[in-house]
Amino acid sequence: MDGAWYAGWRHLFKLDPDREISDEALDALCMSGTDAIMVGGSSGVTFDNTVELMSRIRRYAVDCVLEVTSLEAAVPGFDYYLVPLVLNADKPEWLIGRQTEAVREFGHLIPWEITAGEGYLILNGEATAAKVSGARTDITEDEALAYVQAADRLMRLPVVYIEYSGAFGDMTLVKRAAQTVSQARIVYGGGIDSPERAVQAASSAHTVVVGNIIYSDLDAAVATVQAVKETNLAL
Ligand code: 1GP
Repeated sequence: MDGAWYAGWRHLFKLDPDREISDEALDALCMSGTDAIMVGGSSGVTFDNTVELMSRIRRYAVDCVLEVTSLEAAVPGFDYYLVPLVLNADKPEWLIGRQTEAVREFGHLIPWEITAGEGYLILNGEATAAKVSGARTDITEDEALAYVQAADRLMRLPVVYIEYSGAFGDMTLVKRAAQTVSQARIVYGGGIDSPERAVQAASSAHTVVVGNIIYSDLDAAVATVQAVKETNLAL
């Protein structure tokens, strides 16, 4: 992963195109020192609301990455693209079906050099992404780590995203995942709503993602940037 475009990322904000954000709030996020703004959501994401959000973020120098979850919302013009493959989905379409369909239809348009696959392990059953993909979230730690190893060593995916969206996850598991990978980057997201939680996550995962708190406590969200930047990964 050395030298790859995602290799240096420690902190990301994730913005949902289906949610309102003011110009002032967007300014605070884009100027915060975060490594990139990720655009993505589990429902209500359209071409129009994705273009609109991208063009607003584009006024800033910060990198902007689209997490592509639907063909309709695959908008050109982002710096980078991450394509989730839901490792623990019980519907195969979310593991590789929809992605294959996208490649069949639009492969000639995909900017491969700025596109990477992202093994997604969804561990909060209440998360919308878990419901949409039918993710098996009632798994043991050993099973979760086996998914991580399969993604890292068998599938050679460059990024494995441990997703607890809406809840703060098991940092022991996240740390063990980061210890076990041979080349993938472990991205953690879910329930980071304070600098303290940001520090815990940043000491366990290569990259941390801050989402929901942006919309309810902007100051706390912005404070996570410095907290992460001052934290070393402690594996
Ligand atoms: C969501 O992992 C991200 O996809 C961030 O989670 O919204 O709970 O911060 P939160």
